[in-house]
Order: sequence, then structure tokens, then C-alpha cells
Amino acid sequence: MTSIAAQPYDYELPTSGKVALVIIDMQRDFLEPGGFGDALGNDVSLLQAIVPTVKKLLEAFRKLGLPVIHTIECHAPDLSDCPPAKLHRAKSGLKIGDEGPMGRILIAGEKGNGIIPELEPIEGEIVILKPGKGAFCRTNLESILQEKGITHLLFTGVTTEVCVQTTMREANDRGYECLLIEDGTESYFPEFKQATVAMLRAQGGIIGWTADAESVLRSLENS
Ligand code: C5J
Repeated sequence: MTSIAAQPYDYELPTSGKVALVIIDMQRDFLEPGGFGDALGNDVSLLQAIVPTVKKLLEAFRKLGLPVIHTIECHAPDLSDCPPAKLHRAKSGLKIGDEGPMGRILIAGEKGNGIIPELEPIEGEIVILKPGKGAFCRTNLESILQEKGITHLLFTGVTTEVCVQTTMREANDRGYECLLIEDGTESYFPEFKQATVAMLRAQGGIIGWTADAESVLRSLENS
């Protein structure tokens, strides 16, 4: 049996079942100026730091032939899947659906809504378009995981305390063994990232495990 050196204790890789890499919302809308994150008043440059680490993990999963799941937070052009509570939440700046420098903010198919070029999905990888913060909300993610026999999920992406944490909690409640890769996730608020990492693995791993990318890669390569 192979395990990953993790907190609060080692994470066992599946002997039956499969592990997948989940890359949450690594989109221009969150990482580049002129997108949704910027419109909400955030310093988007903070999120760039994890791109090389997520790329390294993505390349390792591809090389090992292991499944990769990308998610994209987006809405239909007519906003029919965007509840007023989400649409009207920000008080200033561009809102969801407004025309921005990279196309309409957070709208599927617009340039700004796409995954950044460094991490672009390739054929065969799963891409989940999600209108919510969690990737299980109004998507077919759960049935895809069941169909593919995936039981263990390793999480990366942005932002740690919003879409990453929400999805990890949803997955944990559905019975998946979840691990957050600490240097593969980032927030606009460093203190929120630290708090999220601490709370997910507290109480004996109440939501799951956390580990660094090197520990994950070392274990996967030896498994
Ligand atoms: C946010 C996300 N923060 N991907 N989305 O609105 O975390």
C-alpha cells in the first residue's frame, strides 16, 4: 500500500478505486486583470504563484494516465442559471454578464472565462461547467465519478476558501476521500487560505487531508 505524507496523518492511496486530480477554476476570470476576480476588487496577481505547481501536478497525472477533472465557474449567456442573489452581490464594478476587457464577465465561452493557457485541458480530460461555487451543485460530476470508479480526489485551484473548500466539503459528504494540495491552491486573502487548510484537516481530518505537492508526486511516482 502506498501513502502520501499528509496532515493530520498519512493519506492512503486507493488499492481499489481511483485517484483523480481536481483543478478548480484556474480561469482567466480569476487569475488575470479584467476578469471576475478583478471586478470584485481583488489583487489577482496573488493567484499566479501556484500555476507552476499545478502544471507540474497536471503533467504528472497525464504521464501516469490518471484522471484529471477541470472545473469552470460560468453562467449561460442569458444568465438563466445565475440566481439574483449571486448576480447582485457585488456593490461596485463590473457584474456577472457585463462586457469586460476579456468578454462578458463569467459567461461560458467568453475569452476571460476560459482556463489559463498553461493548464488548458486536453482531449479525454473531464471539464465541469458549474454555476455555483461547489462543483457538485447543478452538475453531473457525481455520476461521472461513479461511472469512472473514482474514489479519491486531490484538490488544487482557486480560491481556497470559496470554490475549492466548497467542493471539497461537498465531496466529503458524498463519501470521497479528499486531500487538499496546499501549494496547489491559493486565495486573494493569504490568511483565509491558512485558516481553510487548518480547518479542513482539524478534528482528525474532519473534511480530509492536506499535503504538499512534492509529497503527492513522490508517492504517485512510487505507487
Ligand atoms: C469565487 C472561486 N471566489 N472559484 N470563485 O467566486 O473561488
